[in-house]
Amino acid sequence: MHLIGMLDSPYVRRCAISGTALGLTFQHSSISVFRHMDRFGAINPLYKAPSLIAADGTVLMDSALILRHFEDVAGRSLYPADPAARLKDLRLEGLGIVACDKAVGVEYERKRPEAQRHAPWMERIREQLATALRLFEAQADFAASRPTPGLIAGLMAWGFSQFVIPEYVKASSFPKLAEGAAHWEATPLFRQWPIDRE
Ligand SMILES: N[C@@H](CCC(=O)N[C@@H](CS)C(=O)NCC(=O)O)C(=O)O
Repeated sequence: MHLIGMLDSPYVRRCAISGTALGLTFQHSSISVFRHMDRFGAINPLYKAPSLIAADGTVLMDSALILRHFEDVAGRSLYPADPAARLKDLRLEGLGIVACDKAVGVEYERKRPEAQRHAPWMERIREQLATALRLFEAQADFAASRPTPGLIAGLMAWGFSQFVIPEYVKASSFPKLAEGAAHWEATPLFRQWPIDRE
């Protein structure tokens, strides 16, 4: 298997971390959907990161679907086995994914020329991002013994926000999340897949 995409993408990074947590071996290529369009387009003409070239050559996209395939290949899951705990983690994962989507949305909105920005939309997605992170912070168990999909998703959103849009997401407003993220980012699993800061 071959994972394609830059590790500054929270979606690519969540696949890399989850795949490794599942014990899988896979190649990874840091190819940008913006800066390396020729190379990316040759793999996936839809330019979506992450993309995964599966063992039989099938090209998958969307982190949730790639993670589903990873679980199939690994023959196990990162979700808690207990149904109530699993439900809680699915809820957490939703919060994390919305936070990723809104953080990436803020970054894309910010890239527009000034005249093409729509202030009410920016206000809306900033508020959605802050709310998702606030709820994630309140509901995540940062002292968990192993990373679950929900925990990983929220931590990816936080890492991306702190790297790319820190002026929109003040670490001081989320002290528990900042501390929990520092703990997980220091683990060998997360350090194996650092945010691509180039
Ligand atoms: N829901 C998708 C979102 C992936 C996504 O939007 N990735 C960004 C990079 S962070 C991308 O591919 N952007 C280029 C584009 O959408 O054209 C997932 O979970 O994989």
